[in-house]
Amino acid sequence: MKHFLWLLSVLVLAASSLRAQDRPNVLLILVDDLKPVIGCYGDPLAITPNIDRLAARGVRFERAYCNQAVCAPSRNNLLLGTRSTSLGIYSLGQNFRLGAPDAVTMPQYFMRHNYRTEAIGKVLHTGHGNHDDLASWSTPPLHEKVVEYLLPENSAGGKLTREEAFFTNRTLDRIQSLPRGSAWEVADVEDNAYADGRIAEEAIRRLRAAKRRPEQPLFLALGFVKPHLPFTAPKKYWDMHDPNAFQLASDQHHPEGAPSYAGKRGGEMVNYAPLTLDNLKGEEMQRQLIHGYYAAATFTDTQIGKVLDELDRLELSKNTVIVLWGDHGWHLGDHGYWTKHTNYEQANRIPIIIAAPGVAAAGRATLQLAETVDIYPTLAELAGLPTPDGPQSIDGMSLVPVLRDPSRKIRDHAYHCYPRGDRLGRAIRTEQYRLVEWKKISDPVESADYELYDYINDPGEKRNVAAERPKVVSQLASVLARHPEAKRVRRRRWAFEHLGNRAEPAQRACAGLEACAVAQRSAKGLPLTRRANGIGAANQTARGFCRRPGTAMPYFLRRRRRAGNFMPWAWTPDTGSEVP
Ligand SMILES: [Ca+2]
Repeated sequence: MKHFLWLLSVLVLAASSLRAQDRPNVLLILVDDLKPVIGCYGDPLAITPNIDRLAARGVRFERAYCNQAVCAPSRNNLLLGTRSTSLGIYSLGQNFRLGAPDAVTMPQYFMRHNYRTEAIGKVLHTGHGNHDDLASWSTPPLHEKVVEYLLPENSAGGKLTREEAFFTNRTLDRIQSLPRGSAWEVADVEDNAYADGRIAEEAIRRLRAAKRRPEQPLFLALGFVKPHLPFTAPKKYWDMHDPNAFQLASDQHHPEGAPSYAGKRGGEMVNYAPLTLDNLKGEEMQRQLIHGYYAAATFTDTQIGKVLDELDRLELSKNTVIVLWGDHGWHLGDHGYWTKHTNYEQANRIPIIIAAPGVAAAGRATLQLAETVDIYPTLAELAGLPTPDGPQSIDGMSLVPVLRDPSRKIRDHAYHCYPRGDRLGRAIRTEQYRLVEWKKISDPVESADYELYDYINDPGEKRNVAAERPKVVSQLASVLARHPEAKRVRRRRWAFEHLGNRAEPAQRACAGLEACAVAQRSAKGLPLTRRANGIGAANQTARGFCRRPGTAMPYFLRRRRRAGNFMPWAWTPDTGSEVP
């Protein structure tokens, strides 16, 4: 009997390891701030031959949308399969575990099913007081620089610049006193002089290592950092594009009849030199920025090509599912806006390409609406894993039926949101319309302002027609009402939930810190509306608190101090002012 049981257990183990061996590798390619400025999406000026050849192997989603048009929340949406409105986290500085402490992230889920999970570059958002998630990765994630200058003249003589400080969690208490770095850099250097070149080289090393480890499938997340600002790409990529070929945005006005707060001015863009609200209106400046965006996209595309080549050379392509995803879109001057942070089309439409050997129809495009949160259940199904069930809310649906048949319909709208001031704009995008409902969370719908755009008759969303089309508004509002009301996680509760059984000392610390931070700002007569200043006050107060003799420093502060990040928590006033 003993021998029989032993034999049985050996057979079960052999069977399960065989299953693991048979599972496909997953290569998840995240590209920071990449809108569909891509050849295969029909942009004649884009030079992206490598993404184009990836699309030729898989299905390209023409109507894909992020769930919130800013880095950290969008990456939360991807890795949790959870919309921001289910998580209650809407800003860069709040870690997703503050909203869902026990969440099982997509890589965590794959790890539980015997995958080795690795992250290189910008996968989860770090910076702005936020940090990575060690529980998600089999080996510590390898971070890279998002903001990086090689020529000292672009960083005030080689100084720490504002955005560089944000992305590295350094001197967050005095961001505004730092110099602005340049919005672009044209240096005649090799690819690996910048982060994306190094990310590709490291990915190649990891793929070679995976080839030597056939008993364990790999989940590799590659976070390329361009075309995020600053547009720092080697000169040869700038030279591939003719700046005079670019068309400036034909309509540079806020949509007619839209609430004034729904648009944007300045923000992230003017944190870079030499940009100002005034010179951003100039034709030469706009042309330079568009040129930079396209050059940076070509640079990243070339790095993606190196990884795809290695995958082919190692003969891993036939058993690797590849997803290419942009974390949100980008306003390139349309509506007079730049960067992201809105509920409009250009900030929310993203590229999603999925190549799944033996499943996805090769080289096809689909008009099926898709969302970022769909990728988690899609990849789980493609890997033959059980449907993920949380404990966080899994808001996405598997796109596998669409991969098999790109004409399949599985949903009639995509959903996204963006906060502005004390309001949250929740939006649905159907084939024809976008409805945005703006109100305070938990307020009655009667208090909402609506925006309605008809993309068949007004593809540039120039006019809000909500007032003229009450029946359409009412019909789409009833669709929106089927989604649960948005969550808002209170700051103190974040700390309690996040810290679990350490809540008791942390509770006292946070309550004290928060009160002190607010009092400190008030005493100085400073407004509590700038996030960076809020962080500064909280940070300084934390330092003071922990220097107090006899005060036990809470565990999370000690841990962060050791890590060189002394942020007690991400202190975000509820003003919803744009975070860069
Ligand atoms: Ca981004």
